[in-house]
Amino acid sequence: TRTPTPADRFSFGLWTVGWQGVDVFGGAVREPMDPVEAVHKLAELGAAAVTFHDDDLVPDDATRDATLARFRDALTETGMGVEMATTNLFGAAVFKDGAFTANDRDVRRYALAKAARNIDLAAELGATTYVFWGGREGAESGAAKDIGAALERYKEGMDTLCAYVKEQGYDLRFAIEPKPNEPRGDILLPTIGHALALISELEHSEMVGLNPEVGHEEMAGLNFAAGIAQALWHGKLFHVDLNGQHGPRYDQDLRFGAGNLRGAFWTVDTLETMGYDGYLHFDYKPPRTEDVEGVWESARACMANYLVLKEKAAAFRADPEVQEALATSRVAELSQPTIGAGETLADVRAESFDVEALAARGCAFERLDQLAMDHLLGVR
Ligand code: 3MF
Ligand code: MG
Ligand code: MG
Repeated sequence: TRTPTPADRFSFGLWTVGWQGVDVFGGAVREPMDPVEAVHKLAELGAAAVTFHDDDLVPDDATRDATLARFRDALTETGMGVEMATTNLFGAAVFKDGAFTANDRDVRRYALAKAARNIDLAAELGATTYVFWGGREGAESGAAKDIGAALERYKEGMDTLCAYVKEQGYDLRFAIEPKPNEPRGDILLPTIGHALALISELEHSEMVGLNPEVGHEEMAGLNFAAGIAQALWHGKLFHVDLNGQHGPRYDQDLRFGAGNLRGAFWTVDTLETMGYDGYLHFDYKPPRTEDVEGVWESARACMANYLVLKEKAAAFRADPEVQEALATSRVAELSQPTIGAGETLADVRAESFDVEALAARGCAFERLDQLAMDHLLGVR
């Protein structure tokens, strides 16, 4: 079961395996990858679907129809799907101060038109999720951006495009991807919590959820598994970007399982036990050190690491000693309402508590966590 199949619902962005290695300090180290090649190779490795930014797939109008025809053929030949699409609202110079929240109104209007055009293509190709990562929505300095006005414009952009999707009758939901910084000094909607709060203010909030990325939350020093658990509790985990990161530094986009491995274990455990049923989407960058063989090795490893961690998390949950340790730690007791049926706060206030005895009860979380670690280390 460590060999992925389409039933595992793994997907990859065309921009991941297709990353040529251009970074802030150096140019391309790999040839451009033909999306058709990416589809064939990812299908061979066991993925179910691909995702794309408009510019990854159809960078220019002159070749648009021919490119789409070849791409459609590749999907048909391989049985691969397009599960998600998104707009590149960050790469071109025009978006240097953002897209939906650029100070320049003409830029905002162009951004809306660009997004709407690719939403049409996404729907046509059968995508059910449309992602919004506001990479350039932000600032480097305080006076440059009126944050309140920017959030109004973010809302306007999302409300307008939601209304468009409804009008067209597309079977498409939106997912906002938070990120704290990079490429802007500070980005709007920096974390899962900020994005959830904006969503609750939207006109069609029911069709807008989240696409959290492991590395983005960890860049902010946050616990990804806990973040997606809250998103699931709100019914807002529409999609996920899986990758690896070593703590708060630049966005490393390592293959899934690299970086914070313990975090990856709890991420898989959370996705598998809290009812997430969407795609398992990898958004990573094969390091610049790799040739094309290394690219495919890293893509294979993303999926293999997920499947191994899924096995280990399931073994942890099924282990009788773990179940006993969970009971000792009263983990299930948290699901009991604090005030019982028929009781009121007055009943609680009338109770006498032996506070010293309560304070003396240990939680036994260390034993529980070490059992998880033993499973992860493969010594149980
Ligand atoms: C950047 C990202 C983006 C988003 C993508 C939407 C280039 O840090 O994570 O990838 O994921 O734009 O899915
Ligand atoms: Mg990233
Ligand atoms: Mg991402």
